[in-house]
Amino acid sequence: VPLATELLAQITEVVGSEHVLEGDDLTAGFSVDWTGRYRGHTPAVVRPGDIDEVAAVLALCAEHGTPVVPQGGNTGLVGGGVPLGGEVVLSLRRLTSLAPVDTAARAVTAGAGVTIGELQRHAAAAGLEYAVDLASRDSATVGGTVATNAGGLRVVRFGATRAQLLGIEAVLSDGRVLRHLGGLTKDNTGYDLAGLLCGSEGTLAVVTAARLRLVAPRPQRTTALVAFASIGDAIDAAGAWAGAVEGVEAIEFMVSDGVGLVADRLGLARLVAAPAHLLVEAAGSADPTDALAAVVASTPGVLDVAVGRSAGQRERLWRYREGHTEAINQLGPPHKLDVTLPHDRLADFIDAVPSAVEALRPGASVWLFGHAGDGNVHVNVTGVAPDDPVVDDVVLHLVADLGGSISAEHGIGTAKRPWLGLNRSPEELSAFAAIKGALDQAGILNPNVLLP
Ligand code: 2HG
Ligand code: ZN
Repeated sequence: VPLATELLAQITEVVGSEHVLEGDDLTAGFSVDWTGRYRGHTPAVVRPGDIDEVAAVLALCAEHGTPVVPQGGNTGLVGGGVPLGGEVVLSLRRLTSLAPVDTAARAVTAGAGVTIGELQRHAAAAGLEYAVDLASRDSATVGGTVATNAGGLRVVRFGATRAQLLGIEAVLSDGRVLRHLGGLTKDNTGYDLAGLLCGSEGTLAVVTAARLRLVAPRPQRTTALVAFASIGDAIDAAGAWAGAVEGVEAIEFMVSDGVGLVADRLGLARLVAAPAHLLVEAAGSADPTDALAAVVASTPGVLDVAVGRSAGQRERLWRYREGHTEAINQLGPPHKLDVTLPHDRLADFIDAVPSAVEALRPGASVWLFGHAGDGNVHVNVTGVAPDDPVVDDVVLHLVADLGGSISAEHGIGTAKRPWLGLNRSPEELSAFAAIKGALDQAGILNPNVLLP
């Protein structure tokens, strides 16, 4: 649907013609998600340069009743940031302001368009660190990770994005600004709007900046890639290590098919053959290697251990884990089912998923990996049509039956919208609807996402 000429002219006046992109050649990269599973189209990608422009563009779209999809680095994996219904794309990538680090408060205020990698380097230059880290760090943005409450590789120690959030600046769909960036450690003054907007997936307001907590660096760091005799042994170890390894920052899980695929696709050396591997990393001000080695040595089912201490060695070990997303995508757009199970059901779930999927879709391949320390498995299924709902249905029902969550860290997006009722009661969903109506009064923000 072309935009009303008048609206387009008004938006262009606000942001300048070089920041309104039209036509497939220019908008294609904003209309398809990273996996290639979700393909939309847009009449225009609008790239405001500051919060006033964001507010003015939203107010204009609200006036015309024109739906808008906010977008950061477009690294989401649930189709939550692409214009599936022909919406205007509001790209926040130009909001790249980055205030000096407040070292006394251990915090920083960052614009929505700052990438996680830039934020990490900015914090490091001031002797601190941003605790959220994820493979898409050089594209994923502050705004996108706040809007989706992104998790990543260090949740077991530091929590997900919401746990880092000290304040927020966001624009409502009618152009009004919510700003609460003071970032006081103690600030008990009513509704936690930052916490509410975090994870709202662009349905309530457009995040333009965030005040984020930083953490002290842990200069001594050791990574171990541990091979196990069985998947059950690896899962048991992940549960035990979460409490037993001092300074543990990551406990990541892989199975033999996945590490084989990553090695082949990314040209890495083959690992020791084993049904499962855990990658565990610990860090602190003292060298964690001996303590980590002692815990690993007393763990049942360990077949082999590779240890990395230098940055280069550690990075080589991490490639096997971080490379999964990229290697799997080379097989064609996957179905991604990012789920959490209670720890004592995790092994049952991992055991049941492949046969449950293959019974319904014999040509499908199931890839299992994830953040075992958080009970979070990334079930990826390839060899299934992008719009085939059958696999999602069987896996998500299995998750709910075992007391798990259908989204651990990627969000609901458009991918899991039909199944939200598996985890949320009718009363909760009616509270969601009331909140949506109260904040997005124009009813134009991300209409194909989250809410059933
Ligand atoms: C990860 O843990 C990301 O690497 C992506 O959450 C997971 O590709 C996936 O399914
Ligand atoms: Zn993940």
